Amino acid sequence: MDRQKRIVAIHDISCFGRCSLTVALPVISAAGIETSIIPTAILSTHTGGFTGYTYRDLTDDILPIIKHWQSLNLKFDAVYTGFLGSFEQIDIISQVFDMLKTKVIVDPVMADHGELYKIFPDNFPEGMKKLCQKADIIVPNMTEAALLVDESYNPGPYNPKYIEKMLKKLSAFSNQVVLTGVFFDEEKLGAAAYDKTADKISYAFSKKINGFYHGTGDVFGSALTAAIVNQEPLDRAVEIAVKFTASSIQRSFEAKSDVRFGVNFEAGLQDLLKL
Ligand code: PXL
Repeated sequence: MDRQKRIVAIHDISCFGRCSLTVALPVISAAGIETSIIPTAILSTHTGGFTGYTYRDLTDDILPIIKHWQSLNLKFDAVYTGFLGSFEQIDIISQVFDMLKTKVIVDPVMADHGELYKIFPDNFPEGMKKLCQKADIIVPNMTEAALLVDESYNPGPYNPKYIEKMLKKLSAFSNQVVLTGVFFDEEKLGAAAYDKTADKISYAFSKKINGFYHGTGDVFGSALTAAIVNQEPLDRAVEIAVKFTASSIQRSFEAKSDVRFGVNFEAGLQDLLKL
């Protein structure tokens, strides 16, 4: 039997609200991958639609954790980063990439719906650009993509020409790019991918559901990471992640659940394994 894959997921812990590590850990583990974590911050809830949340910054803990792991000679098949707890963490995570010497998947979590998250300073996108430059794969949404390439946000619907131009611009950062929140009409929503080496663009779509559910970017990024580490080709990994995310959204829509509470991905974990 092949050696079990091992990755490290670096995101915050939002104690309630199904995003970041409370999504990455179960999703990637369910795909059979040993999932180590480094929490970047601990919040009582995520910041989307909640007020009064607690916030504990863990910036000072990141390098000591990695240094201890180095003393144990631990090796990882990939590192997957998302929401960072402070601007200073950008530099620290960049050092972590150098230390781990493994495949780097960066979800440049910082913005949505045309706006930078209020918790981040205006220069955060500049820092995130530097981190994306060290990635093998970046997974921005349309707002993050616009910030990375210094364009104004386009709310869509898009056309293939626009998306393909955006993918190619983003490939200045990393060899593989996965762009989420892509739609050409009101029927379907999905993701587009570009592999620069193969010069190959691919798309995956699913039925568009109205309503913005929190944490779907993390559900998508986690499923994508799991599929990539399990050696699926990029286009197939994107297809798997779109299917898993869309079915999680559909379930939550049918249950009429609060959009702030994240999506019911749990009921789809067995299907993810089959995919
Ligand atoms: O899902 C991205 C995310 C992760 N972590 C925290 C967030 C957000 C998005 O708002 O607030 C704390």
